[in-house]
This record gives sequence, C-alpha cells and structure tokens, in this order.
Amino acid sequence: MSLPSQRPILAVSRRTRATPFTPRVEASGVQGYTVYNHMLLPTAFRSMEEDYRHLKSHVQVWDVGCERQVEVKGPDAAKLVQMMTPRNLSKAQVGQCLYAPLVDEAGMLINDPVILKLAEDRFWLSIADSDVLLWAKGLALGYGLDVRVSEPDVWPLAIQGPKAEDVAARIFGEDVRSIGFFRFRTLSFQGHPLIVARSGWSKQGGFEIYLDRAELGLTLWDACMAAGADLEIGPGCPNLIERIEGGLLSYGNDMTIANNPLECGLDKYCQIDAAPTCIGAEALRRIAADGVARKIMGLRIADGVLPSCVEPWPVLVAGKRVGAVSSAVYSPDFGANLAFAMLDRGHWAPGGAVEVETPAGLRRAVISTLPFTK
Ligand code: THG
Repeated sequence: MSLPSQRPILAVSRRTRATPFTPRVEASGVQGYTVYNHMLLPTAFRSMEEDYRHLKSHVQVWDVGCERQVEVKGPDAAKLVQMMTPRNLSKAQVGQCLYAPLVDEAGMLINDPVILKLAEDRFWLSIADSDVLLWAKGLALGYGLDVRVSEPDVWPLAIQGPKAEDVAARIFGEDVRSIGFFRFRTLSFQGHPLIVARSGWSKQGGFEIYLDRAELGLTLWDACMAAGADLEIGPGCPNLIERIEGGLLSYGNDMTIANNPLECGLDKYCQIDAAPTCIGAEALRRIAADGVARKIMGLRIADGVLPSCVEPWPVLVAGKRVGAVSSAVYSPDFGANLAFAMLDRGHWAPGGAVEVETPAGLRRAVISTLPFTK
C-alpha cells in the first residue's frame, strides 16, 4: 500500500467534467488540475518553470476545453449580448473575436469572455470561470427576449508559442497564416469544419481550435503533436509566470464580482456612451465620473522566492493597509518577483514604494504599470 500523498488531492468525478482531450493530457503526465467552469484545467506538465521556458521557446498544445461557450442565438441575440457588456459591439463583424467584460446592473464584473461573432444573430461567449449561462438565461427570460441561450458541446484546444503558426499551417493549410489577431475562420480538419481563431491566453501568439465533435478530440490532439514533432512541440497549459509577465488577469483570482472593469484596467474595453443599453452603463458612468477608488497595478517584490498567493497578501504603506496582492510569481526572464495588486487611490503611482505581507515575511516592493516591461 502506498502512503497517502502529502498534498491535497482533487477528487475527479462527473461534476469535474473531463474533455475530449483528457486521455491525452493524462498520458502526457499532467501534474495537477484546477477546476474551471466545473471542468478540469491542467496546471502543469513538467514544472511551472520548465513549462514557461518551453512555451516561450517552442510550441505547446493546451486543453482549454474549460473555456465554455455560452451560445446566444436568435433575433434578439445582438441585443442581449450588448446588454451584458459595456464594450461597443455595434461595429463588430462576423469573424471577429472581442475580449469584453460582462457586468451586472451595478457595473460589477460577471465575467471577461472572448466574444465570437459567428453570425449577425449568433454569438459565442467564450467564458472565464463563472456561470454566465444562468445569468444570460435569466436576462433573456426576464426581458422577454427572442433568443436561445445554451452551452453547446464545444471544447477549445489551443496551440500557443512562437512556432504555433507553423504547426497550425501544417494541420489546416497555409490559409491560417492570414488569419488576423482576434479573427477566426472556419477551416477543414479531416473533412470536418472547425472554427480556428488567432487568440489564446498567452502573449506568445497562437491559435484556438473550437472542437465541436468529441469523437475528433484525440485525433486533433495527435495531429497537433505529429505536426510539431520536429519543432519540440509538447503539452502545456496557461502558465502563471508567462501570464503575469504579460499582464493577463485571471477572473476569480485578480478580479471578481466585487470589482468593476474600470478599476481592473479594462477601461479600454468599456465604451459606456456608445453602449448605453448595457445593463451596467449607468453605474459605470457614475463610477467613471467619481473616479475609481482603487486600481490593479503591477508590483516588483524584493528578495528571494515567494510561495504562491492563495489568500490575498496585504499591501502596506507605513504599516497601513492600502491594497492587496492577488497573484505573484518569480519571473526568470525579469529576474524579479512580479505581482498584481489592487491598490487604493492615492497609493497607485508607478515607482511608489510599498511593503507586502507575504507568508514568507514582510517584503519591500515597487509599483509598476502593466504589462510589465523589462
Ligand atoms: N480564450 C478563449 N476563451 C477564454 C480565454 C481565452 N475565456 C476565458 C479567458 N481566456 C478570458 N480572458 C482573456 C483575457 C485576455 C485575452 C483573452 C482572454 C487576450 N487579450 C489580448 C491581450 O491582452 O493582448 C487583447 C485582446 C483585445 O485587444 O481584444 O488575449 O484565452 N477562447
């Protein structure tokens, strides 16, 4: 009999839904999972540092089947989606992906999906980790909208890294090279049409393939691995170091329903005046007029290795709490501990000195803009 593991174990069941790629993820030696949209999301394959180095040098295949699609379809589809986001969708084109905050009536963040405009009357909200399906169904019902809201069987598979375009071109043909950033096209894979977008949760470039046929999952995974065999392709997943370096915020970690998009640096995705039908437009207009009370900034934290940030770490100035760290990690390429912190008004100026109460002790830190620059 083996000894019980020293670390907590995630019990996998039907509720922690697997994906069509899970058998390959497991055969590739996945080290751990988190749960995202009630689904399994791998967290590491070799180690976070090795995965990071590999992602920035080569190309990886990511099972991001947990990025669920909330489909909004019907005559009132565009109306409902615009009610949910302060991003102006009036000029959005079919074939476009749009990163967009979703807010409630108080302007608070419900989610931050990538919206795919599939047709004038059909959208996918490719969601982060919260139950957008229920919110959208409730709004549709309550407002008597002529739409169908569903969660289709679609599982994105991402190809990320500097060699991603070569891998995608070998699978889908040279056509993929002309897909613009945050654009998608329907391309054939073994005679089956699949949506392929130039997007993904890394700054290394790449594609996301929206698989809508579970039976093709293992074939698609294997085709990616075969196409990249001479390019050092390997399994991967969203990487904490790379995403903090790149300033990619994680819903549920760096921002929640207790935050508004303006304080999360998502103001460039809020066109409140051009999106007056957004349910949160009035509230956001008030918040913008008053000025936000706090803001997400970067921090460089001094001295040595840090544990991972699970509970927020207090940020102090002269012993007084002025904010909290939500994510932190040591970046080998920056040679520094990088973190995201929500800082109170009056205390967010870049270059400012603060202290952070980490589980490893009090550390000095300096405020920086996001994304981090070397
Ligand atoms: N891909 C898909 N769905 C997703 C994610 C994804 N759903 C959940 C989560 N990730 C949503 N969050 C983000 C955050 C940032 C970006 C994508 C998804 C992103 N931003 C670009 C950047 O920062 O460079 C800018 C995008 C823009 O300007 O419109 O890529 O990864 N399918």
